[in-house]
Amino acid sequence: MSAAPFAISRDFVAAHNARLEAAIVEDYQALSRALARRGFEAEALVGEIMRFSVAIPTWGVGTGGTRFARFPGPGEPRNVFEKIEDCGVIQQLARATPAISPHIPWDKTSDYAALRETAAQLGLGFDAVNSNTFQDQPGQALSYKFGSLSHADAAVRAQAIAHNIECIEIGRALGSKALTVWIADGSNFAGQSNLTKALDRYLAAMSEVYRALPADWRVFIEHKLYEPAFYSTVISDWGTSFAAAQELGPKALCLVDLGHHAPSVNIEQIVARLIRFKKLAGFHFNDSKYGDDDLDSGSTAPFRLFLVFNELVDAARRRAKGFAPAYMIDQSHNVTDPIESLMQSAIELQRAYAQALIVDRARLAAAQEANDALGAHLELKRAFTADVSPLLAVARLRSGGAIAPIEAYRASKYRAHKAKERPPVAGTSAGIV
Ligand code: LRH
Ligand code: MN
Repeated sequence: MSAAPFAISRDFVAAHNARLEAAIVEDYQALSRALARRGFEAEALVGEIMRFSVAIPTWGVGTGGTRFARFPGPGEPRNVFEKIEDCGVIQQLARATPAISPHIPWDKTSDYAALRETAAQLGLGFDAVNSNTFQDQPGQALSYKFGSLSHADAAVRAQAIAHNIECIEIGRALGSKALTVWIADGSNFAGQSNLTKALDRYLAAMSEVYRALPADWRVFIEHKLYEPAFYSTVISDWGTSFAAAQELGPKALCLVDLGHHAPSVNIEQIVARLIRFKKLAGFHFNDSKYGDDDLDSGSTAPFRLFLVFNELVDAARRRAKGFAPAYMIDQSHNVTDPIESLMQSAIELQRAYAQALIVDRARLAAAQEANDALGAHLELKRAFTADVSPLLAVARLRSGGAIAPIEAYRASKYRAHKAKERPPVAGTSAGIV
């Protein structure tokens, strides 16, 4: 009878916290006094931070790679149940990721009720299901080489529609309420594709997927500037995504993957626009410097991430109509332990949110109305430069998590235990490639 898989115990986390609590409480009290002078109540902020949540991508707990190579680490998850086990550790220690975003067929299994139950026992639910018509699966009848929902061949489009409808059925079994549709469809040569017909075929196909949505479901359209197509992409920008969502209906919304824009694009303004037009689905959070780098959230451009959350908190504070964004991470961890990267990324998203909570919106509005450019800018910088770490740590402590998740994780030797329990299985990859 094989031994029970290793798990990090509550006692281990409690002992870890006992060593660090006094220092964190001291820092928290000092920050609380400073925030009170600025009109903010730390206890209320901790409450809001404890309610913040972002979903983990199942494809993020395996080591990712690029077209050049993938360098898998020890103890990689070999199937969806082991992916869920690792998602459980991220939630156990960082306490900001109570949901998982699955990807089909990467997470296909024979018993979705068992998968749902396993996740529930780890305090995890399921957020949007991601379909995949950007790869050909073994035994697949028709290839997606030249597209899927916009393919010139109606039979290929029908195959892609059927796949998306199957994802909805799987999502229903998992308790999900949304389908994310990103398609790689596009072209590499001018003239290769009729740009208008391709979009029309996509819209007609998506309307069949839309019709299959249960009444309380939403479909998230994910735009992307380029890659894998390098001349044209059918759903290349927020404008096309928005127009498509308008045409499809109220259940169709626009998902913003932060890495899917040209380097200099003002993403926070796109977010503000989609909120204004009640079409913001939510996010695939990550960071990037050049292309769709899928780097850890907040690791390259934390000010840009803060500016996105500034728009989100502003919308929440003014109770913007139809504002119910889904927060999800979409990253590729090529050189780090994916569990560490996902915990730290969730913390950096919480940090950007907490900083946006301490923007003095009355002073900001007054400076904006007075065309006091620098004054207004400094209201944002004042919030962005505040070290809110004690708020985040107290929120984790009160949610039953670890004060210092990475430190606790490393001390637990979880990865070393999994390396023993999970001898690699050839041909399985839990990451993007
Ligand atoms: C496309 C994308 C999409 C996923 C995939 C893993 O670049 O962002 O969201 O399906 O990555
Ligand atoms: Mn994405």
